[in-house]
Amino acid sequence: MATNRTFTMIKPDAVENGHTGAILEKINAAGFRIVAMKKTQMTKRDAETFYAIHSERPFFGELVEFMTRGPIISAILEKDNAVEDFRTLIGATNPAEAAEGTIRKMFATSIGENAVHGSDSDENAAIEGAFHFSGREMF
Ligand code: RTP
Ligand code: MG
Repeated sequence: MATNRTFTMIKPDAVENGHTGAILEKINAAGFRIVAMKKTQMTKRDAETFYAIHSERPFFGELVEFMTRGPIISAILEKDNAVEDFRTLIGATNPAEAAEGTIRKMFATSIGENAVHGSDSDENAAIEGAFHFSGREMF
């Protein structure tokens, strides 16, 4: 198990609903070290680029609208087995199917507005982290 990194966003729904602090506590308690973090708001172009892989999906327009409607917290996190362990911590995409105690079970409202993002591979974690942060913002 190599020490490695993942990328996350606390999405606009969770920020609006005041869950930022509670979500960061769960991330901290699960043993992730914060490499980079900021509050920001994605433009339409940012969201279309970030989620380009989903551009042909029927929910793409809704997803871009949602992700740009308010601020997010973006962060790079470090831990052994970071990508997989973070996906376990956040739970299934649809909160109705997410395990008890997961971030999405606790804080998500729907499959679209599901509180947090987590990278799905080491390769995407690096791409997504670099999309949001410069080298000077990583510690
Ligand atoms: P994420 O990328 O945000 O961590 O979520 P994920 O891997 O669990 O799910 P993914 O399939 O990558 O979908 C990306 C995001 O698109 C929205 N979505 N909406 N309305 C729908 O049926 C639907 N399906 C997906 C969610 O915000 C999902 O997290
Ligand atoms: Mg995904």
